[in-house]
Amino acid sequence: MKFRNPPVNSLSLEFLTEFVISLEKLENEKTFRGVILTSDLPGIFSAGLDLREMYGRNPAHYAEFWKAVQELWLRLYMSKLMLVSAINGASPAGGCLIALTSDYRIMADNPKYIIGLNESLLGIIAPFWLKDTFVNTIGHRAAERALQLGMLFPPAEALKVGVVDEVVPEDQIHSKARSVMAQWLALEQVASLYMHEKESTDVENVANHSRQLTKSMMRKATADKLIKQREADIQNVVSFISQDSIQKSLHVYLKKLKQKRG
Ligand code: CO8
Repeated sequence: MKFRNPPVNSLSLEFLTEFVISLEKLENEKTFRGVILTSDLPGIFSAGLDLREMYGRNPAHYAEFWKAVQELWLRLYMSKLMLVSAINGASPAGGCLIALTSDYRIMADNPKYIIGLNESLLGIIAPFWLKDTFVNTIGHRAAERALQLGMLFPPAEALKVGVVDEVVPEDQIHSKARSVMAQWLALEQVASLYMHEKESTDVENVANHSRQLTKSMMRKATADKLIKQREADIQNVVSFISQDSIQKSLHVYLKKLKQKRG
């Protein structure tokens, strides 16, 4: 799946909605067992949430937008598909969220690319379920430090702290993603070797099912925490971002982004 929402693959309401629909189609298609998530835009994986959806709009809009953000995270985090992120560009905040939900993350070795949860630099706070995903991936101490400081890591540091699993030369990122996918899905073929030919399809299904159940066992408690308080999470975020001081911070940040272009 190649993201294409120029200029920076920001996660607008429309993009989030299309993303969820595309993912659902793949989930429902029995022949698909895995998806590689990557970008079609040079140098950008995703700039994260579209800040224009969180600035200068009304509470009903913020609520609709946040529900779509939750939905994308839930679908990705609990996907029965094997997800590989091929991070071929900058991946702050919501871009990092997408990567963190994957089963495996590969980043292109380009020091200009960064990944991390930089919310605190914008004067906002990562939601608890994104914090939990981060903790599940890199551990409590590293997550706490990175979140408080809003750290954005270049590839070598991202690898060191565990935000990504592997860093490869930029021109090899897609072939690497395909080979990792093949390796993970080979579990099913390995299982089938132990059976007679006519039974092998059943065993592949069983092995795939067992991988999915294992993934679900590892992630369900984190997802359930949000599912149990989805509406409260929406209300929290809506009242938080509706505050004048937060709107002001977002305004300043957006202005800075524009000024950067001169
Ligand atoms: N949302 C909306 N517009 C954006 C965003 C964004 N996230 N990022 C960039 N843009 C816009 C810029 O304003 C600019 O607009 P224009 O063309 O009108 O001037 C255009 O996209 C191109 O941007 P750049 O010139 O900066 O492009 P570069 O290629 O130089 O840099 C980067 C790309 C590195 C991605 C850079 O744009 C950047 O750092 N963007 C901001 C990324 C960011 O901080 N994202 C955080 C979003 S918040 C989030 O995802 C989780 C929030 C959790 C919410 C909690 C609520 C309580």
